[in-house]
Amino acid sequence: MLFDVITGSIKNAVNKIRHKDDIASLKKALNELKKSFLKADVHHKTTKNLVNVIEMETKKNGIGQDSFLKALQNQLTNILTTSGNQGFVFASKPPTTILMTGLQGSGKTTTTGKLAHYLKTRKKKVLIVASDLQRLAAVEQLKQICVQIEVDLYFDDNTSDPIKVALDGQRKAQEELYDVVLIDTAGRLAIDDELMKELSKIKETIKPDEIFYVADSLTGHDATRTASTFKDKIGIDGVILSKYDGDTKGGVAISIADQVGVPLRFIGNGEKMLDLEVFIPDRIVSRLLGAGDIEGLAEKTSAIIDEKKAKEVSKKIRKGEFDFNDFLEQLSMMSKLGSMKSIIGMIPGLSQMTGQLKDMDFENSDEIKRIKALIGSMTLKERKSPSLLNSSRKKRIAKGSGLSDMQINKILKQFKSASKMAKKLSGKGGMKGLSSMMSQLQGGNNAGFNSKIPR
Ligand SMILES: Nc1nc2c(ncn2[C@@H]2O[C@H](COP(=O)(O)OP(=O)(O)OP(=O)(O)O)[C@@H](O)[C@H]2O)c(=O)[nH]1
Ligand SMILES: [Mg+2]
Repeated sequence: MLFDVITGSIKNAVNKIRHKDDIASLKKALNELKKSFLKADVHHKTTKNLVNVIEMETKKNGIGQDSFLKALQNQLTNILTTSGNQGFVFASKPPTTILMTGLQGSGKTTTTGKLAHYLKTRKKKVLIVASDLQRLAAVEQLKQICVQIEVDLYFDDNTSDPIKVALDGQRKAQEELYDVVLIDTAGRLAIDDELMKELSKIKETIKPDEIFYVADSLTGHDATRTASTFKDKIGIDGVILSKYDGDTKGGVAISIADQVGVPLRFIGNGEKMLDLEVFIPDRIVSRLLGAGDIEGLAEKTSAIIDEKKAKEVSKKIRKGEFDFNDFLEQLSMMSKLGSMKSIIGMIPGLSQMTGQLKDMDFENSDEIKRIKALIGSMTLKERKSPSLLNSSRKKRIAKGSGLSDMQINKILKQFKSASKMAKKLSGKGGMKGLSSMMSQLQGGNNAGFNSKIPR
């Protein structure tokens, strides 16, 4: 997913450093790193600089896997931390007006909806303004999104002037005391003067608090170039990287942060309204290095998971009463979290597997199907008390579920270590338990950068 290309190669590179002060292998590692960054669409200037700094820092601190990784981590964090605002920033005087810009199909309209949803879950009153009058279906698309997320929309069928719509929408937001007004604009296939003029005029007229540029991650180097042009021609305050879920390279974030000099504010990682997250450099670096992002995951899940249920589950886990029903429930919660791709990299130990898991349909994966079949063949009592499962019960369950003894034993073993792990890790909302369960499910070993030396 996000960074699998980089992550894999970085590991190869790091593994090349065999012993302390091994300059020859450091060179090899740096070379590997350089190749993988270039392959991942990181700008060549950024790559060169990055590799140089990492070489210097590693040498300064003594050549070794740890110092190499530390240098890499520091340098990536430095690059991704562009000065400027982070996440969503409210103006001192509401409504906060945001102008959404970007090329055609980059994801402006979807991202506008996602942002509105994000703000709404934070109890803000949001108005979306439909200022894209180029495309016939644009207003209709926004209407559907707004119905879905229950956010107000301002549109005007009687004009073809996007500036008038933007202005009227902003006025409505002022009069009706909205906290935020998001203005969706038209895109063009490529940068053209007409678009720049239209955007500049809207900017002059409504004086937005911030202009967001929505960049399609899939466009690689072009995303960086166009963002630079938008910055020069109309001025942008933040970049939102859309379609990050589809980007197997991930280098585009590094390039934009380094080359454009505008902070990345959010990333879009799926088509659902929930698939938006605040861009937080440390967390992205942590995911980049395969160490997962438990905090991000906890935040994401807290919005979806029933607080009360989550508390119940974690209480049970602590008491060691975690049973198959809870196991099933936690699995089904996973499917509500948005796309698999968007969460998998947040789970420590799983990020390396994102390649295989990328397109996994959580509800319908074989593994989950087997677990469901197994639990489905248990009596209610057995589900509540896993310890009841003796060999005659297991035989009956094997018949009922169509699973082999080996498959059943494997799942039971996974369940056992998962509940043990869950107990150890449970604290906040049962979610930590879930993530460890997930890594158990995928084969047990939580080997990642957590253990410092990747294998
Ligand atoms: N996978 C994925 N798809 C996305 C994401 N963001 C947007 N899309 C998809 O990209 C396509 C274009 O999105 P829009 O929001 O309509 O793009 P736009 O920039 O408003 O397009 P125009 O209004 O024509 O300029 C849609 O099919 C979206 O579902 C994302 O983060 N991930
Ligand atoms: Mg649009």
